[in-house]
Amino acid sequence: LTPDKQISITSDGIKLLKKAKEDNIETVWDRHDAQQPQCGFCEMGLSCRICIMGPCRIDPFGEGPQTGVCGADADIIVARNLCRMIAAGAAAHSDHGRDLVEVLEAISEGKAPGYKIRDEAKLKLLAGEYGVETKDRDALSIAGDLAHSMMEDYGMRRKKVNLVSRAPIQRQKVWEKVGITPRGIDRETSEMMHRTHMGVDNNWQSLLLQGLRNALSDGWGGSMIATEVSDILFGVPSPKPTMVNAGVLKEDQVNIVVHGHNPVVSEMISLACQSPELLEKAKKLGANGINIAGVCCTGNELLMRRGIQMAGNHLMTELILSTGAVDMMIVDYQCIMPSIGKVASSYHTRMISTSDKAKFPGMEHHEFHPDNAQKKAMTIVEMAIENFANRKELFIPVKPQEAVGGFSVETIINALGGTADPLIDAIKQGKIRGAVGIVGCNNPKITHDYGHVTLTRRLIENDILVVDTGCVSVANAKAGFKVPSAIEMAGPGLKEICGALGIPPVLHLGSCVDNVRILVLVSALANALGVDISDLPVAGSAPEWYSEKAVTIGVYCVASGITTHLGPMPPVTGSKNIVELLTSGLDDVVGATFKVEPDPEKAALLIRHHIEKKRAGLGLDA
Ligand code: SF4
Ligand code: WCC
Ligand code: FE2
Repeated sequence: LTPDKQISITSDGIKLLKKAKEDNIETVWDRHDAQQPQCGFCEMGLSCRICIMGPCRIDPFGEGPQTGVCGADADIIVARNLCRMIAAGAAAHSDHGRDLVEVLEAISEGKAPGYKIRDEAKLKLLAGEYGVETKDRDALSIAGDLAHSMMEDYGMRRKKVNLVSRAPIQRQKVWEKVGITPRGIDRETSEMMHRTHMGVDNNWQSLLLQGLRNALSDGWGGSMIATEVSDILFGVPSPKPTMVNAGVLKEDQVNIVVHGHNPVVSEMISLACQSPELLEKAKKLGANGINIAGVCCTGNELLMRRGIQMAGNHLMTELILSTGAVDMMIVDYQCIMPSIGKVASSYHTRMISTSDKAKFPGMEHHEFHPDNAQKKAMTIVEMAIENFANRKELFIPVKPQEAVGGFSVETIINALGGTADPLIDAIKQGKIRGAVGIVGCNNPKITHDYGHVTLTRRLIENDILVVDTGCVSVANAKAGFKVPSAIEMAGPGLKEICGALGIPPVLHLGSCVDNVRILVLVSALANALGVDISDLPVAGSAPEWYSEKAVTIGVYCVASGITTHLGPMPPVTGSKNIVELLTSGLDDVVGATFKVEPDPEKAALLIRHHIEKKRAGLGLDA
């Protein structure tokens, strides 16, 4: 690494990276450096290895080959590559949702000891939406029928995914007109993979339309099911105080860090951490308690519902181990770098993988299933306690930062006094200019957290309410945007409104699957104003995204009518046609587009401009 290249804007990140270097730990930044220069063909989306007549690449300068062996040109190759990213992202979120539906079913059959229906009201609400009879029926039989009905959303029994009906009617009509109403969750992903096989769909426009439909099957299907069933099983989030950054690890307690996405595992771990019997054992072995913290989205799930603290986001997942204070890290799936088992081997940390679908080098595998999760959680937390005695030197570099998280749509509406009207009035009066959802990852190509924090600061300064999810939410919490006093950093209008409600100007809406809470919120706003989502003064942004899941989220946001900014450029620049479509042509199709801008200062201007344009369109400042 060149010494002048700034790796992170966070003090725990910078200090822990220094420590990692002293300890001879190789990190994501070292490996990113070692990969330079990265392949220009791949960066532009111009390489194809879909079949074994290839691999092929298109010469972007027009001198070498302009088609692959099969005859596919740049447009087809770029479209197929992008569409396969969408399919992978949709598959990841939706498979996470599937695991929750299976737990719901197992509960109804009495085969999931330790799990229960925590929110019967939400169960009944969903049952109503799925046409499941609730009158005079006990929660368990409703749960069973709801699980089975959700399973049908995954398949091909339905003309459309059930929760699509939550979108404003205008939006549903757009989807019908364009022919992108998602039919089944697995169906759209499967069809996307089929259409991108050699010799199937070779029209870049129709490929991309299927990409939109596939992404919608995630946003209004698999991800929405993941969030809603998590609320049923673990409770609807409500605001709770918490702490964030590497300073949440405790010197005198057993530290367990959960990493991954699915609350099915982390919730059981958090319960086991409260077991009197295990606490007793921890004390006997010299620890003052059992401290659980999260990284990435499974941490966000716990933070939202239990106020459990977050030790860091994606680019902190290796560094956090360099504290030497993590007695155990427990992972499920997604965004878990396969490097971390090796990092942990330099410390005393025990690494545990838990999912039959996700195994990693340097980890012990303890598979969790609905029927054994409660017992397994007790066993591995006990192992963590026993590992406390093996600690060597500790380096906990910072004091934790306070934050408030847990803003579900339900609690936002509650905080507003039962309806969205006060928010709408504030937007109408111009005290709040609009709202932006900032979502997604970190990426070693960008100074860690710089994109998130800079963009957020500029937006709230200009009276734009920010909601965030995923790894952004940790960056913004660390930056101090999530305490009520953070209104001092907001513009006068936003400060007045948030101050009156006692909420921070940046609201934590949850994990990456919880981006669907944003869809539900904008649908409520659109319905209250009698307009489509694409008419609202709102935008999405992923300033530091890296993952295929983020591509899918971006695409379902745009297909839902939310114009979305991306920091890093997706691999599409090899096709002028596709760049054109994504950045302007889609406006005529779905009323929203992508805007790509790596510099968050410039992105803030772009987004503000977009919001003012939408305000004008609604005649708000006339
Ligand atoms: Fe090459 Fe076509 Fe095969 Fe892709 S599908 S690897 S472009 S021959
Ligand atoms: Ni969601 Fe991105 Fe974090 Fe992973 S945890 S790194 S997809 S934002
Ligand atoms: Fe995530």
